[in-house]
Amino acid sequence: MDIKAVKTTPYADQIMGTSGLRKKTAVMRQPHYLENFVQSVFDSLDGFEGKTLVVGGDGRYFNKEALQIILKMAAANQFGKIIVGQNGVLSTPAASHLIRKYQAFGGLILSASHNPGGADGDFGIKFNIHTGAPAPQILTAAISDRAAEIDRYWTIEAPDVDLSVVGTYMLGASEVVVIDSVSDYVAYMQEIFDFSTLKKLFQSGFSMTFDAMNAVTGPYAKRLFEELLGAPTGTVVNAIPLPDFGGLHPEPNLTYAKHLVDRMMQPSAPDFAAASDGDGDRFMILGPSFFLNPSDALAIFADYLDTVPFYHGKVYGVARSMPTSVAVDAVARRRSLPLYETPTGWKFFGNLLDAKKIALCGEESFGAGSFHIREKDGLWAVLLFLSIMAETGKSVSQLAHELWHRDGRVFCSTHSYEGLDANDAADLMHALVDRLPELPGQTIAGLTIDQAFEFSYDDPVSCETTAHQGICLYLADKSRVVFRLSGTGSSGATLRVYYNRLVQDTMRFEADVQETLADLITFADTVAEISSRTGRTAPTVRT
Ligand code: VG1
Ligand code: CO
Repeated sequence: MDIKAVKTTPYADQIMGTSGLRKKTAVMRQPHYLENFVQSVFDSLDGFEGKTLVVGGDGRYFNKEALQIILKMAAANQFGKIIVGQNGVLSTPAASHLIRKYQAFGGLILSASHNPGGADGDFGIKFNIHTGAPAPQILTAAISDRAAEIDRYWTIEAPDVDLSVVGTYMLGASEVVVIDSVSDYVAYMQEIFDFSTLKKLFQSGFSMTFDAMNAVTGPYAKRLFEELLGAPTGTVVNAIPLPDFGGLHPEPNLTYAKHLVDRMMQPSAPDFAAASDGDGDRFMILGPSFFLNPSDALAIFADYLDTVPFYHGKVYGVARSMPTSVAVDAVARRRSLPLYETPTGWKFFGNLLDAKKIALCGEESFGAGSFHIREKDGLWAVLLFLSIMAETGKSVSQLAHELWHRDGRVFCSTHSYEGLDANDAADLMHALVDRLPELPGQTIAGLTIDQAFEFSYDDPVSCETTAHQGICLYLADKSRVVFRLSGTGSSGATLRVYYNRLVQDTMRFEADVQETLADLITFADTVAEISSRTGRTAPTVRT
């Protein structure tokens, strides 16, 4: 075998964000760029020689080429076995599951998730550890430090591996096992959920649309819903993964999946609709003329998780990211479940899941998951919701109303201002941080501030502290506004403003979300000077 060391020089920008390294595809395709990063990951790990690595991606542009580079580098770095999805495709949840199932050392997942793909779009890569969880903060910092000084990487001279055919191949001294991308994941879903009950739901005439957004979940959803659960052909739409997602922005929300939302507002809408994102870890759920806010979905999951036998006696606790609405908090209180509040990003849930402090976790950004894997899981969330519907006989809207009547309705919305000038966005945040000490007690735009602070997280398992995770303003009426900058973009900056207001008056439950939050929105603009500092009078995305 011909292992060679290739000399290289560092790139200054290989810093991992909320979920791995995300860059413009053209940046990732620069000479040695991907190689530098991958070698920095390997150099930051110990004792993987002879062990198993899982690799796969969401099928976006550059996925195939990147995989061949990674396979050769993994072989040169002496991984014993490399498990790779057929054609290089694995959803993020499927990759997390494979790492756990085959007791791999870890995995490299190629995805920029909800960011658009294509030659002019984004590409991403992240490393998950042996538990299947995204690399924790301490490791991502080590990887970025290593990338800042890297001077060589290892690869081998070998022909490309044929990833189109399932089978075992040798690459140098390493075994490359090309597996069916879908089978293991689907088999696991059959262990978790009662497929015979779900099948009966579809036999009873229940209708559904699942929109795979031309991204990775298409083949998984076809197998699950159409082949195994007997939903009619055509239930899964936009089902063929395309390198550029067919021009769709693979982020399921009210803006980028508007076509699906509009469909559900028609009289001919099916009983249920769902969508996922580029790499299959997000979910969006809709009923006829009804959008289920992901924070409410998390609360419903917390209420009903123990109706699924897989979770009997194991609902240890729940966690939500800080900006996620407090709807789930009320369920946790009612059910005497411990509740944890973490920073944004799935990597913060891993320790809580491993330590059995929680069974369920979620984020306002259409993410939910459980201890079954260590990533958020879009199709799992859809199957869980379907199981709850089958168990209760209730519709999406009925389940949401039941929640509101029990605990009050938490009106919540996330406003994202995308493509801002990075300096403007940073200045806005700094100015707000500087004013934090003076804000409590002040009345701005008619609302009185009760507390103002930056969120900081003390991990109860690792005892690490992660500071500067968003600015929280609590108002006298207990409403909340949170400001943070996105960590998944590839250029410029995205400001996210998160709104929360608990309404107990049942007469107001049907009110418009944005109208109910209108005074908070004006307040946020005034206190953070959003329009004057960014030139934007409205957000790019409202969810
Ligand atoms: C966003 C979401 C966050 C999510 C992350 C990764 O991060 O807000 O909740 O965990 O994307 O999701 P940010 O830093 O842009 O706000 V995914 O589906 O892109 O892996
Ligand atoms: Co994703």
